[in-house]
Amino acid sequence: MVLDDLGDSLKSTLKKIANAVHIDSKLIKDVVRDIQRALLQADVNVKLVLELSKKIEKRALEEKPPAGMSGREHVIRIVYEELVNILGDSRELPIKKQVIMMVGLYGQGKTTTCGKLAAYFKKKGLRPALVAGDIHRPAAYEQLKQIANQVKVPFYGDKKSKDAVKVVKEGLNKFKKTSDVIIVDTSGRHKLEADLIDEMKEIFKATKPDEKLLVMDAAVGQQAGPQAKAFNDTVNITGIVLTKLDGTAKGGGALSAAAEVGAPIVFIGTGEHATDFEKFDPAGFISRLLGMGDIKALLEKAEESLKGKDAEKTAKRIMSGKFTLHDMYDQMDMLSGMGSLKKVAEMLPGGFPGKGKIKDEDMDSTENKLQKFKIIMDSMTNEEMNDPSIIRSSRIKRIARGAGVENRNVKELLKYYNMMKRTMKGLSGNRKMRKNLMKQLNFGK
Ligand SMILES: Nc1nc2c(ncn2[C@@H]2O[C@H](COP(=O)(O)OP(=O)(O)O)[C@@H](O)[C@H]2O)c(=O)[nH]1
Ligand SMILES: [Mg+2]
Repeated sequence: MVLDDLGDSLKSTLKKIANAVHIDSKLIKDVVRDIQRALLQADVNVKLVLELSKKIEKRALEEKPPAGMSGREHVIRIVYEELVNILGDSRELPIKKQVIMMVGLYGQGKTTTCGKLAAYFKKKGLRPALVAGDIHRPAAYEQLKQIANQVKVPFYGDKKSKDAVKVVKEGLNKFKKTSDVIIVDTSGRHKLEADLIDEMKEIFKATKPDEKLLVMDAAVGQQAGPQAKAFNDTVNITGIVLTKLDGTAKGGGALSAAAEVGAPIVFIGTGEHATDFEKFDPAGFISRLLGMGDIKALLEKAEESLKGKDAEKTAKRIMSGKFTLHDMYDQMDMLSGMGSLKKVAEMLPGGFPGKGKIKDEDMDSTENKLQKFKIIMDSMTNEEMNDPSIIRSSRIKRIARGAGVENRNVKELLKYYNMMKRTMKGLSGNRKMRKNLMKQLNFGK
């Protein structure tokens, strides 16, 4: 789906490495040429392609593989790392009160993305609102209003006004007290014209937005770079949203533009609906693009199933005494089958916290509860998942709102987490218990 062609050619290049008898300079040169061709075909900027391929070649020829890593694995890792590097750092929009200004040319997906962002923040428990700053086309007002209705968030606009700055100011005033995340849509043109830049500057001055998001169609091609740069010069872009990644086999132009501006890609759009929206993580994106999972499996001839390995990793981390909500989430996924859930429950001193020894009829309600816990965790931020101790009353309220549950459910989850954490800590100190648990879960069989 996303950048299919590029993914396919890069994957076959990596397979070439994985299947090579010798890793020598001829193979490396071959591989670098393949990568160049693949990237250029996907519209990645020529200069960027040359820089990247030079780096890959130099590192692959000069660096020795670290202990325990084969030459093949090492070269694949270098290709992967350098591709992740051009996408820049990963960044997550903060879950807090803020004003977000959307910019971009006409038809790139700004208005649609306003709705997607509103739905995203709503799910995180904040109260978003949409402001129609695109006053040039009457249809733009209707479109945003309709989107606001769809995702059920308040909307402000003035169909008759000819003054975008005034409308935006009125919108901010209206939502100042009742909303947390005010998302301001702006108008685009077919190309960057002086009056558009002026209007953008005025809105920028009037709103003092915390975030300035550039919305860019992934199919935009080579002209994406100069375009993004012009927007960045005007409002200082804090993040990029790449849209229509569902529809394009290319997308390299937009990726180059992101590299050129140096602003992180924060979200990608993969369809027309409010839910067709994903947080962007460069490492995850490139792994998927390269099919790193397949490549890894190819490299390690070992026949362990991926799920088993994930489970083992999670178990090891848990045993090490570190236990975050991410671990608990993974663990719940791992244990979704009743059988294994029961096994673990029986291993825990006293069964599940708050209950006596687990009975069969209790298992159903436990499964339901875990399901609810997962929904609650989906409304948390990464930061909260990593360090649940920061979750105090205002955050609890926000999370509950996002998950559509009561505050007490969130508190219950935190209580459960704390008990699990204590239990895990106890387990990690008890070697016999640890061995037993590993055996019960059938790891490393
Ligand atoms: N397939 C697909 N279409 C999208 C996506 N984002 C926006 N669109 C469509 O692109 C068109 C232009 O979007 P719009 O939000 O009006 O662009 P704007 O002019 O920048 O506000 C609309 O038909 C949207 O439905 C996306 O991620 N995938
Ligand atoms: Mg629009």
